[in-house]
Amino acid sequence: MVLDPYAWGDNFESCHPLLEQHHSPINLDHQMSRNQSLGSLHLKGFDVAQTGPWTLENDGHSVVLHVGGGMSVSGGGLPGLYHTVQLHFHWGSPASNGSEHTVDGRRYPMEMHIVNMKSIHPNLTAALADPTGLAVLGFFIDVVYADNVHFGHISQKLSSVAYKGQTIKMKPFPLMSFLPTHNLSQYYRYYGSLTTPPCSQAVVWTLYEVPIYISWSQLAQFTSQVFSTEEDAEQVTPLQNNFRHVHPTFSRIIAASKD
Ligand code: BO1
Ligand code: ZN
Repeated sequence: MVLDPYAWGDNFESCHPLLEQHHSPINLDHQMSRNQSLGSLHLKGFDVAQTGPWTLENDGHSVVLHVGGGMSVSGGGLPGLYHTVQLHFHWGSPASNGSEHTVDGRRYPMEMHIVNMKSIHPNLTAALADPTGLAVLGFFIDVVYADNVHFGHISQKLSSVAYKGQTIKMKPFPLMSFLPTHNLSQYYRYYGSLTTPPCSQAVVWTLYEVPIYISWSQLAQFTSQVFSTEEDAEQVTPLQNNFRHVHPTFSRIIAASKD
């Protein structure tokens, strides 16, 4: 995959942002109308340490935590039950923010995506052919002075997957431990796409309003310790700005849950 999102369409037909298509990410408007019928999602198994091991991987485009079985999401207007497959991150550079979605035009330092696949589908190919085959939970990540101890489970391990293709086994921990502790009932909802190739329009997006807070140094571990190149590459290239540009909403309805 080429790193320049504007060039993806050259190789992946569905990454061409054509008129009236439903691509992601988008800008979210904090002032939008609220839909009282969108309740909290049920995050099953997020509050306990699953049986692992989990695998942390540098795939050259992000750092991905493959979480195996045991967790699922449902409710909150999602059309069915979705099994949690992996989570990964999008970030900027030491000088610029790198979330994919923006809120009122503002970009957050980072964004985490928890990727879930509709349980009726036997494989990813089937899920990508369904407009709601995947449910991705997006969390903005903002920066404060204090370390986020639980987030440290991941950020401390980044140097072990510094290069593309590297993986390490990880001891599972409760995912809830580093999600926001309050107001998980507040989120944005819309129908869109994968933000990387193949850019399939197969995703029910849930973007939580309350961010995860991490420290400057934890953020700096992403922008400085991860490379998009292999260990033996002639030139090492830091993995930075791995976010896609925002897309028009066209005729889509962007909903928000109750305040
Ligand atoms: S994202 O959440 O829209 N940034 C996103 C983008 C791409 C994928 C997932 C989420 N890709 C797919 C891979 C598959 C893999 C699946 C689940 O994620 O293309 O190979 O099986 O891990
Ligand atoms: Zn993502």
